[in-house]
Amino acid sequence: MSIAFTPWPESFAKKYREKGYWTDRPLLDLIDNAPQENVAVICGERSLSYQDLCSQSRRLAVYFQGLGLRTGDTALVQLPNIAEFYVVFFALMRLGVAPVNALFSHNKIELTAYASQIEPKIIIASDEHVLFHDGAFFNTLRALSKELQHALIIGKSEWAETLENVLASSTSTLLTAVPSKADEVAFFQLSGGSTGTPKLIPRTHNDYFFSVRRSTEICHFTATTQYLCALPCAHNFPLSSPGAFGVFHVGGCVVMSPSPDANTCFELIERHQVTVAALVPPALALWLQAAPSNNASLSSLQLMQVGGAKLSESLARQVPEILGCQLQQILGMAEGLVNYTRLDDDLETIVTTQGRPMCSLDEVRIINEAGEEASVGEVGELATRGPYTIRGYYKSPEHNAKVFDEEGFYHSGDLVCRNDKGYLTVVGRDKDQINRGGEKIAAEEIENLLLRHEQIMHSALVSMPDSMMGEKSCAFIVPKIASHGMKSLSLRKYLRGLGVADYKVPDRFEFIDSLPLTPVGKPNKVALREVIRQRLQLTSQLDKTL
Ligand code: J2J
Repeated sequence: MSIAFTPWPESFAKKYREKGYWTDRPLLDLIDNAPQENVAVICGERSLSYQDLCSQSRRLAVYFQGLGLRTGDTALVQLPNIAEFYVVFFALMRLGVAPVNALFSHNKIELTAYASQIEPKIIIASDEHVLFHDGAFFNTLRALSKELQHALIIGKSEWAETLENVLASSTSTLLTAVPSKADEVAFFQLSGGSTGTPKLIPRTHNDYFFSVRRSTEICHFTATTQYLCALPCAHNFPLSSPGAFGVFHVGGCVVMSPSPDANTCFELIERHQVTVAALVPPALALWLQAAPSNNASLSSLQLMQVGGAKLSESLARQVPEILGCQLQQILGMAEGLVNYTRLDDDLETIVTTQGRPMCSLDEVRIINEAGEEASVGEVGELATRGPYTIRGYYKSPEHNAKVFDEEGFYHSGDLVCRNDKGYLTVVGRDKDQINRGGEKIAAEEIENLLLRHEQIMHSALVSMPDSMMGEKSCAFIVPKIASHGMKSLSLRKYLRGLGVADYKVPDRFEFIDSLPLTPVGKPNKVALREVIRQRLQLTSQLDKTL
């Protein structure tokens, strides 16, 4: 059984194959075809060669096979930035089991939403996450999803099997399973989302492999690349742009960092002679602040990739001066399209644009307010289709009908303008999402959770400007009764109690009597953003005068 997804029309698939973009190879080739003696991953004091990665993932796959996992099954995986993330991923690839790789910051709400969509057979998680300290949450999920039978823990566990145990036990069983077909779903990426339930993005071997391969060419990755994985390893950026998979494709080395914290990363850069790092803008800002007073040498660093949220021109200009390396801007999305500034672009292009699509078969339309194609320099919504951009979210016909048009273009909700050379600059957003320094929050998801509170009549989540994060989130709350007694603190506690990821908890709450409405009766978020902007301005003026 294969996993259902919206395929590319045959004529497109043919074109992508003829052009050599789709090669009908499984993602497993990324490690199986790598130079086996090279170091693939450095994680703390451990180094794993490609041979280690292959043999460990093979042993684990044999174990999965013994559990009865088969092609077309799914797995829910949640791991921090550790080498085992890749061992697990490729073990699942050997059997054709498609994982959702949740972020480590995700909590009950997110994991439950993913599990109910994919109905996984197995959960693979870390003992570092509080949800997996005992079997209670696993049992809750099992009650919801009848397919779920197994749990594997990376680390110590009293209630589930551990990876350590699996790798230590001897086995003579042969692996008979094979990967899923290259034009079928290999795994699911996570959508930043703008709807109540987080959407899943089915990625095939063919499309993902192409995006990884092409990215390594653009970014000049080679076997000598030492890549710092400091962003959450499951995110599309550090996984595929070119990310860890790009490194594996060329036989280079991934250095895992537990977080993007400047001092931790600087030490790793010096110790492992890191050549490339990838960051979101707020983390970059902290690196730029910390670098002048840090003693570690960053001289090995050649390329700093920045994406996920808008990078200001002023920060961009500081990268070569302060970090002594080249900057590359990336506008990417887990749905597919990735734009890069090129390494030989002039400085102005690199600091003022977010790059251009990675290949000639990426079709980009910028649609202005009148619904027509925008001219050069005119702002419009970015819509795209191409060899690695999905044609539909997983099991979401209603939402798909809204964001994919009849010609298969994905409407991203990003407002961009294009210059005469085809480079895109992001100027805003036309989707109900907050981009909190690269972490995406779907407003509707949080509004729905707030509405479950017995004292809340209406809620609206909007972005507010923040000098560090670019944007933070502000929840406007209309209480049911005037003497409600709700406080920001109690609402934060309430949301955390429901088990939502921390980064989604609103940074600020504003209590109001009624929400301003648009002519069609929806909450007027433009007006609400203006209200909070003015209140923040007032506070900062007061701060200055005091
Ligand atoms: C402004 N907004 C940006 C940028 C993404 C590489 C890099 C990033 C992602 C990613 C990715 C932006 N300036 N430079 O998947 O492979 C916003 C846009 C976009 C959304 C996608 C990759 N780079 N964005 O960020 O799926 O709004 O992917 O549509 O998390 O982030 O978010 P996500």
